[in-house]
Amino acid sequence: MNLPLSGELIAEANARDVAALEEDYHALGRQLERKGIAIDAIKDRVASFSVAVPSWGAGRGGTRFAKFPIPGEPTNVHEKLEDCAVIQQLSRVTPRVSPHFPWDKVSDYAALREEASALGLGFDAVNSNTFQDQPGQAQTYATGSLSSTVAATRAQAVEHNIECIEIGRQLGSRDLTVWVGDGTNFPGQQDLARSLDRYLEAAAEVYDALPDDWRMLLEHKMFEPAFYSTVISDWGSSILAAQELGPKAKCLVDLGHHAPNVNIEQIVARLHRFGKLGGFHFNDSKYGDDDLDSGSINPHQLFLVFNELVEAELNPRGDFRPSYMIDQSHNVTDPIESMLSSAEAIAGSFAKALLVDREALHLAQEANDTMMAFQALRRAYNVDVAPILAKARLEAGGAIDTLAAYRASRWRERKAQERKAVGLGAGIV
Ligand code: PSV
Ligand code: MN
Repeated sequence: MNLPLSGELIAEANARDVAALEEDYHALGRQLERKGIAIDAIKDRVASFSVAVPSWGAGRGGTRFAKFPIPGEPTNVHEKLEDCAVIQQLSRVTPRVSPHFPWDKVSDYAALREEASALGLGFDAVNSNTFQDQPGQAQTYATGSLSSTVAATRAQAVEHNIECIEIGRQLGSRDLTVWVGDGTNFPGQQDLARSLDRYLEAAAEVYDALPDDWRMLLEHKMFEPAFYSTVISDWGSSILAAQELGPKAKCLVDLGHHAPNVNIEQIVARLHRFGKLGGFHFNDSKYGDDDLDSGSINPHQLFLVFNELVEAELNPRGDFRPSYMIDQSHNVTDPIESMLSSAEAIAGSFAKALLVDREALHLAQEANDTMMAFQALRRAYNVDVAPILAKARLEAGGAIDTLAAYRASRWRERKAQERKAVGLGAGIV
């Protein structure tokens, strides 16, 4: 193992907090016991929960107006893996990285897999990118990718996705996430029905290249970069496409990709009902696809989503193995800090969902006792689960207070000395 932070540093940071944690954990344990809940059982479930981090989230994000890099941020996949290893070492809830190609392209993927493994990491879903042109590429994606009117462009997009599967096999992934930005900016620009036909035909070629134990996760998004219509714009288009492609095609819900105020937890329940819930990209948003930190705007929605996921686990449909991933743009924070805080928000929502008295909830629902059904959720949501999360981390060798330990490590300052400097205030993403 080649872990980035020293075990002593984490132990030292924990020594300051351990007595208070034990006290808080026992106090919460007594409180939960009165409700018939064994705190250790919840803690053990939380300990087995994990969420992947996106390789691209390790660097500062940006908007189409500007990007403000910070000294010491990673500039290549190797440095990104190092930063993801820091997040995992402290949080113990993010053991896998989701790579994006061609952004994370290297010449030797077996070596990359070993490098990650020495850092205590594995790989999650591989993400293809047919929403940007790359230097030297034969066809432009200006007309779209899998749905382009240009056959050679569609073929290039198919080929890229198949290459991603091949890379993913070498990295140990089992999912290909496909998000296409294909769409239009003007009424009449493209035939809305035929563009979907072209997408389906090209996506089927990618689907056919999937190994037996792989899944193709279709990610929908309402708008951006297309602002009038998008080919796979919503969960309806996504599930229809997934149903047409076959059993290995599932839907991926990015929390930021819906119209404002859409009931995302209901979408989750619907997709699961038809065995098509494949995964999540966690983030939060206020206006549109803002890619804000998970749970920073609407933590209650995150809890309600996990409430549906816990219900789904109790009533599995088909091969239910949702892939959980963070997908955020860290424009004004240190990405490591954002992902530590987000991982905590996500695991915390899961813990709260586990605390829901399901029997009381279901009885109240059957009896049409609206207030008591709501209270069953409310009581769980109101519990401060921080001691459960911290205890699970401590037992797994992580940090009780992840942000304090991270700051004590002076990781970013140290990397600012070692890593290639990034320009100030430059770059449009
Ligand atoms: C698109 O907005 C998206 O959510 C997709 O998941 C992409 O892969 C990712 O963002 C890239 O930033
Ligand atoms: Mn996404």
